Amino acid sequence: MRILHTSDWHLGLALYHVSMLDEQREMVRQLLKTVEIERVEAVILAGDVFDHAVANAETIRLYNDAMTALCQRAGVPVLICAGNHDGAARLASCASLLREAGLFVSGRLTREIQPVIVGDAAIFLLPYFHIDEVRALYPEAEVKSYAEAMAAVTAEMRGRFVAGKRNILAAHCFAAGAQLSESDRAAAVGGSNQVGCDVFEGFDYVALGHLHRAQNPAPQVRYSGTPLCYSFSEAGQGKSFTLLDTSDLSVREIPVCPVHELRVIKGGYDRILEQAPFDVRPDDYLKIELDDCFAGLERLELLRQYYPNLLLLTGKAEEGKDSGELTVEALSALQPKDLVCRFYAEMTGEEPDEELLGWFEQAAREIEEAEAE
Ligand SMILES: [Mn+2]
Repeated sequence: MRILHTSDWHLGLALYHVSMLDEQREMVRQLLKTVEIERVEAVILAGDVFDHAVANAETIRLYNDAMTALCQRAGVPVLICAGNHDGAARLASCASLLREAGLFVSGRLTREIQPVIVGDAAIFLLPYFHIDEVRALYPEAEVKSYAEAMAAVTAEMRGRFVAGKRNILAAHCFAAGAQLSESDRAAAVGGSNQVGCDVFEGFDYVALGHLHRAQNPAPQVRYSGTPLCYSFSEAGQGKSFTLLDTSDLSVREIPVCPVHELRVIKGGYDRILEQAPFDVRPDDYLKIELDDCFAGLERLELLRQYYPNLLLLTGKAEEGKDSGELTVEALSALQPKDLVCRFYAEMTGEEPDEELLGWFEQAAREIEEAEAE
């Protein structure tokens, strides 16, 4: 049996104020085509279906159309575990009714997670959870870290493994050993939530969501990655759906072709301007990094004549920045303030000023004090 594993659609996301909804609509079209061509029998969506807890009407329409096309027209069950971006309660509304239609949504952690049986697979849906939920559900377990919380939950699931089936877990979390994109950073602010892959022992396949790069942090533990680039730090990363064959547990990547590629151009201003008229892909979503002068409105306007989708222009001040490649380990070593500075610089192309950082530090202190109480 073939299962299509995908995650982190972030429906409704805007990149520098440009809506990605048309890109996402095209991605869904390609997903439906893949389901048909590859005779897919189940789709796992491992969290962050939506970018915001409260999605707008147009975004919900796309979700609605996608699920209807899959469950009803194609007759393929869809299995969803909520991610940290999803409004879990909203996403899981009418969950028991929707099960009848083939849409399985797990919004909130419970202790009795029963697997969904599809063909030769028993699929456990684990929504993104807070450590306190696990402490409340498992009062007998001593849960001191997020990894211990995850261990308690997966141990309970192991007791429910179905013999003779492929026991598969769908979850939304940080697995140690994975490579991060800059865009994954925001998820790390406010605590170390990473778990070692040993907590997944026994599962035949773990379909993860949360990190944006497709990868295997451990054998049989897989991030499908986002189906589209959602940050310039992901530019050039081939995006795909993961196709799992349950007979031999092999995986294959099915590339997703975006309407517009994300691209970064680096170099001197004069040279970039000189070559712009000959660029064969002028409609790409672009970030231009000038290395010999400052960015500025005038230069932005001029470059936009050739590149209508130029979303971000940075200048010399940003020299010396790292490439944006981070490991989970390096990330956990970063202080919240570093994370905010990097995030701000990526979003705006500028350094945050002292006043703004002051506000952040004040807010962080208040949260820390509230949590200590
Ligand atoms: Mn996430």
